Amino acid sequence: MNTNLTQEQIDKYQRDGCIVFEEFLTEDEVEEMLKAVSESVEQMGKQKVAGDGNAEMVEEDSYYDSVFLQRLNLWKINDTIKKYFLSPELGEMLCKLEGIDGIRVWHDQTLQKPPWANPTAWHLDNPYWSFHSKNALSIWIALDDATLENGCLHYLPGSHKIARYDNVDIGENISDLFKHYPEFRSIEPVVAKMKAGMAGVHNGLSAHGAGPNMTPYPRRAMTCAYMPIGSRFNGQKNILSDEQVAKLKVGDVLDDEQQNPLVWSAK
Ligand SMILES: O=C(O)CCC(=O)C(=O)O
Ligand SMILES: [Fe+2]
Repeated sequence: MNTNLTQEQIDKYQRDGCIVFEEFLTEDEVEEMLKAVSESVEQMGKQKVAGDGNAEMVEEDSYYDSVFLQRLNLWKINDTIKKYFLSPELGEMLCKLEGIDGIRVWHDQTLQKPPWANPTAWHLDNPYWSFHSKNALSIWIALDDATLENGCLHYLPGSHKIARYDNVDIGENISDLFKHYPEFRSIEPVVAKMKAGMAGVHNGLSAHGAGPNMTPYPRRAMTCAYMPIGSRFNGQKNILSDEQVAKLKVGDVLDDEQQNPLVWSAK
């Protein structure tokens, strides 16, 4: 895993709210991650969130579950996934990109567009989560080549600077987000085509989406969302279980090591 950064990359990320790293995982690391992801997905069956957490199950034939196969918090059941996403080197890299002094895992997720999958409607990530922050971010690692044909990501550069916490579901109307943000309509998207092993990082308020998979092959990715240290519960359940939510008050700092492990901190 190559976590080196140049000042130019930091400046670009802070300006655009998105960046693609051309050499992130080696071929061997992609193999290792693919094996770990496949084993975890198999182990989870129709359960969406591993370990303690929201008990949601996959709904066969729903529109959403035909956008991608989605399984979350694999780090809780797989040591290889844990090794990568809880690695302090990665945490430090992400903190440098955001200019923050510490970071915790929010949730990881594998997002796999099966053959002929629906597009991923334009959306923002952070408004779904149980804390609000302008410095939350996600890393999206391509485990297959992500192409225009199979549904690579597209980002709207600079959208993170004007986004609020209004959002849409990832529904059937790919452009619903633009009803809330007419100012996004004229932004030229960045097309994030990636070879397997490349990675994109996007801010939690950056608008992004993906096309359909128009091929008979899967488009698999492994991603992880991160929360700046000190972030506070905003009352939204998201991936938390009812028991976890019952123990929280709006305004509590989210610092449960079993749920949101500290990955890196400057102190
Ligand atoms: O993989 C996709 O199609 C969507 C990815 C996404 O929304 C994310 O990583 O936040
Ligand atoms: Fe997203």
